[in-house]
Amino acid sequence: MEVLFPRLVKPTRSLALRVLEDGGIESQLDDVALAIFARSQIEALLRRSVFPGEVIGIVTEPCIQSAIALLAGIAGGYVVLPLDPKLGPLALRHILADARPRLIATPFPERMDSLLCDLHGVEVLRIEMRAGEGSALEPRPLLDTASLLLYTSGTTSTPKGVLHSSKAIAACIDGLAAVWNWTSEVDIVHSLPLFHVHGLVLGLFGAIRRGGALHWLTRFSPEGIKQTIEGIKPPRKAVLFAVPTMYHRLAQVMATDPEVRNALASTHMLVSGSAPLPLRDAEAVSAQIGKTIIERYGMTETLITLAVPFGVERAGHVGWPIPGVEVRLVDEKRQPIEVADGLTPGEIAVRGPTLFLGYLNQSKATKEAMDEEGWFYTGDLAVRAPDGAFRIVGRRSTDLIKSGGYRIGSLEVEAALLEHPQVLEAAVIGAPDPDLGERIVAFVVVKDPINLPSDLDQHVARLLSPHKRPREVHFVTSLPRNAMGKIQKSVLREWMAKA
Ligand code: MCA
Ligand code: AMP
Repeated sequence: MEVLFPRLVKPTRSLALRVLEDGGIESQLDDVALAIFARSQIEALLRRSVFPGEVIGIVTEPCIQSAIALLAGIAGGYVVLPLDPKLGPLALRHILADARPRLIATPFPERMDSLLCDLHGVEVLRIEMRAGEGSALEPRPLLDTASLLLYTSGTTSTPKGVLHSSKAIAACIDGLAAVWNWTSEVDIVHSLPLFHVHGLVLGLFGAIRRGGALHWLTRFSPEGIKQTIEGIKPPRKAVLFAVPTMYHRLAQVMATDPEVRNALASTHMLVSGSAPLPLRDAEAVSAQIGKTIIERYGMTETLITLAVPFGVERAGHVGWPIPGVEVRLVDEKRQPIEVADGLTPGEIAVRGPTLFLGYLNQSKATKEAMDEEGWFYTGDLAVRAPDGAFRIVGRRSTDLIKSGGYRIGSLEVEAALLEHPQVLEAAVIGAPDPDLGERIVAFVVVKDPINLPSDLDQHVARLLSPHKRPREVHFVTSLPRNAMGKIQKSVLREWMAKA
């Protein structure tokens, strides 16, 4: 029987998880200890009569307990709903109402908004690290039913729940393993949150499935990345997974800090994803350490589908389809574009075992995104080189912003701004940013222009999550509208370009 995490069923005493928390707290677990704690977590759920197949929320606090609970939930057959620990009430209310988790597990129940949980009748369970009744997990076969529920922004004012099976997770990790030669000698280093695909599916589930360790630095800093990499000694091979913003910051620090430079140079592989890696940052890193950053492309709905293989130099490209996955470009009528000239753009369509099962409670949106032949339309625009390598060139919807690697819907931020008592109208766009890729810029009409509110960023951070806050707010007397009354965001973009 094929299971998702073989080492938790037959633990062998190899290092599985090293977590470097803020404030210097470091914890390490081998796979025996990890299996023991994961098992006790599953037993705690069963004692509360929460059974496999039910949705459980897990607050992904930056600490080892949350990582254990995420692994236990998936391995125990639950539908795991990872929750950003900084979710504000507007976002949390929507997710609880839509996903209806049976229970929320968190290391810090005291931080949960109990009023909100009461409102939705959700029980809260403290994640504790204690020994269970056995030292290994019961084997559970890979299934094509729901096992992971991730919320991601779309072009509506509320995020959608994306359902994935354990089979899709395994297909993604194994496909990447084939092109990267990702063996049990590889240790993953990352400093990403555990409520999205990158940090969770690739970083945590990937490392545990492949048999090496995950070294998780819970708050990103170049110094922390240096120390984390230094903790990995040969014959172990360090592989860094990071978003472009992190490489941008590492490149800047490396220029004056030889220790950070040496640490990065000592890695086996550097991988970037979640957003476009600017060529200048890629070149700044490779010029300093003599190593090329490998890119791969994915999406919450498709998991990772394109990757540059290990050892292949392909600057500016996100590579080829991973084994088992089909990727093609289509025109506006969704007809395939056969030409591979590196010039003709088309929308990326994906088919294969890594695709999601559908959006929760949104059959219409699922049908719109996926056709009868099983192709999913990503909304990303790319060109294909004669050798088949894809290069991302843009995105269909300008209502989706990628900031620091996070996907943020402009309508969601506008809805939050409109909750502010001073705000009459709001329009949000993404503006090019050398550090974040795009930064969220808000244009706002207020009730009282004499007393301009100074707390709009905090207001959005509190209601949604800090990474969705506007980094720049412009107060205007009116928003540009067309004859139909629709806000003309292209005009706002022109203003920004000229400013
Ligand atoms: C600052 N803070 C505030 C405010 N200003 N809070 C409230 N109101 C304000 N006005 C706080 C924040 O809460 C946070 O608090 C601290 O300041 C720093 O936050 P911030 O400035 O936002 O951080 P940053 O330095 O800009 O973060 C950059 C980052 C981050 C580390 C690169 O963007 C990041 O982790 N990105 C990863 C995104 C990711 O994983 N994407 C994967 C999606 P405190 O001090 O408490 O923390 S999956 C995907 O895309 C697909 C599948 C794929 O292909 O991978
Ligand atoms: P998310 O839903 O947060 O997983 O974001 C998925 C989106 O991130 C994709 O639709 C792309 O727009 C973007 N993305 C992911 N990886 C890359 C990459 N390597 N280069 C450019 N864009 C990327």
